[in-house]
Amino acid sequence: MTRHLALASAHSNIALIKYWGKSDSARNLPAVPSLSLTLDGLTTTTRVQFDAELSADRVQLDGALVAGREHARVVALLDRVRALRGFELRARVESTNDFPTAAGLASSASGFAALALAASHASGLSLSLEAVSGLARQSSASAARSLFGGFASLPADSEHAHQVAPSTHWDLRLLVAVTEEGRKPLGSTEAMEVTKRESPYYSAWVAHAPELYQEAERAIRERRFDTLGACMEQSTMMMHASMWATRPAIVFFTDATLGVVHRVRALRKEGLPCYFTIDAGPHVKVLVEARHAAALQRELASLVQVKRVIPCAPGPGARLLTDEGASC
Ligand code: 2P0
Repeated sequence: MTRHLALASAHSNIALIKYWGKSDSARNLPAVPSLSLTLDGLTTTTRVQFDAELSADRVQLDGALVAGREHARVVALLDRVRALRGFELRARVESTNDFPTAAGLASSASGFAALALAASHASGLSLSLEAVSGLARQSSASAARSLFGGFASLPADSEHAHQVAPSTHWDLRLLVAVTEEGRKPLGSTEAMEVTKRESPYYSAWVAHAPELYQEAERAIRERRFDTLGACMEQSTMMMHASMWATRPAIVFFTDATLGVVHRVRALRKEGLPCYFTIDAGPHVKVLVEARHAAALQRELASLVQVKRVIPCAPGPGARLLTDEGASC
C-alpha cells in the first residue's frame, strides 16, 4: 500500500535581476525575466501526507496551525496536485523554516518550492523538475526559481524556471544585512499589482528589464563580477523607482536601508568590490566574491544600522529527503 508521504527541502533564493509585475495575474505569469542565486541557508523543510481519514487539509507552519489566506494558498497548490493526480485525498502539511518567518526575509520562495516537490511526490506523480517549478510558480513566481540550485532564470511569461549555472560555477557570497526584525507592512503580490496599475514608470521598467537581464546572464556565464554587480544594483533601483512613482509611493527603504547602501558604495571606492540588492523589505543583501566575504562581513557587522548579518553561499536546488532527513 502506498503511504502518500514525502518530505522535501528547498532553499530561499535572492533575485539578482528582479521579478516585479505580472503579465497575467490570474495565471501568475511574470512580466519580466528574473535571475536568481539559490542560497545554501534560509531553508524550508516540508512534509506532506495525503490521508483518506482527513476531511480537510491541515497545514502547520513552524508548529502552529495556519488559517485564512496562508492556508488558502497551500490548499490551492494541493488542489492543483490533486487535479493532476486525479484523486481527492486531503493532506497533512508540516513545514518548518530554519529562519524566523516574521523577519521579513523571503519565505514564500523556499516554502512553495518545498511544498510543490513534497506534494507532487507524495501524491505519486512523477513530474520533471520543470513541471514542479511550474506548480510552485503558480503559487509564488519567485518559488519557481528555488527548485534549481545555483543561478536560476524565470523568463518573462514563462511557466517555469530553469538553471543557468550550477552552484559550483562561481564562488560568490551573498551577505544578508538584517536591518530590522518584524513583518513587512505590504506583501509583494499586492505591491506589484499596485505598481502595475498606478505607476507611470511601470511600462519603462517592463521595457528595460529584458536588456538588463541579458547583460547579467552573460556576466554570470563569463564570471564578470563588476558587470553583474552593476546590473544587479540597476535592477534593484529600477524596480524600487517604479514603486516610488505610485500615489502614495510604495517605499520599502528605511533610513537603515539607505545607510547600508551608502556604505556599500563607499566600500567599493575604498577597494572592496561589493554590490547591493534590496527586495520588498528593508534589508540589504550584498554580493561579494568569496575571497572578500570575511572583510565585508566585518564591515557590515560594524554598522549601527545592521542588527545581524547572515552569510550565504550558492546552494543546491530543492530535494526530496527520507523521513530521517537524508537526501534520497
Ligand atoms: C524577486 N520579489 O524576483 C522579487 C524581487 C520581491 C522583490 O518575487 O505574487 O512572492 O507570489 O508571484 O514571488 C516576491 O514576490 O510574488 C518577489 P508572487 P513573490 O524575488
